[in-house]
Amino acid sequence: MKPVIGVLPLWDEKKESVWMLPGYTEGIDAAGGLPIILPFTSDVEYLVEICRGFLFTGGQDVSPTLYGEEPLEGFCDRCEKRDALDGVILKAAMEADKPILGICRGIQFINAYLGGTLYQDLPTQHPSEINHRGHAPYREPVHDVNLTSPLRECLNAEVLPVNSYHHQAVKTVAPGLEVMAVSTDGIVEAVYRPESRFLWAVQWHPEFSYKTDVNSMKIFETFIKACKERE
Ligand SMILES: [Mn+2]
Repeated sequence: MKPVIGVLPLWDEKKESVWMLPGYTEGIDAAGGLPIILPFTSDVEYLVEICRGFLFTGGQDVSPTLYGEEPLEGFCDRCEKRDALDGVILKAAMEADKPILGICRGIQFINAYLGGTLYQDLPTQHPSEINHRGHAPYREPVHDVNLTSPLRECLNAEVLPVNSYHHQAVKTVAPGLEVMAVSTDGIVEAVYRPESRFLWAVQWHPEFSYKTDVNSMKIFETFIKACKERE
């Protein structure tokens, strides 16, 4: 049976509606998982029980209060609903040692929740030659990252061209997380948690590129494989 994967929902503030980019659920489906979009609820115990893994999706900025900072004037687009649901699901999923994959906001939220900090706005706080905000088409690579274990072995590559669609990023890495990809301008772009059975997070967007890029597909496949290994 395909492993059921809980996908953290996106929230449209203007429409006050749940929404979803198709790549997240279709990438899971293509890798052999059965995605379900989770509801906004604080009663997550049963959801965590029935899901074999969790995908922490992209979205609004993580509230800087989570890492003890005031919002940088004019650059902060927070979503309290996302912060609340991501927090209760992450806590329960980690306690149950369910596999976790974080993408974009996912890596940022996981890092902040576990005690790290973020750049609130890269162009302001870490100006560089690289435009991490990227441009359409978002499946195309924007910059390189240098890989270390275990992502280096997973993809069998030292350097990986990745797409990029973010204005925030990991600043200080949370206790318990280890870096496994760094951009050529020094931004942490992937982390994992050795204590967990599988907790990986990337700053780039495999959900935009899994159809055309084997390495993006491989990240989904590695996550789903970890979910299947669980009884
Ligand atoms: Mn980037």
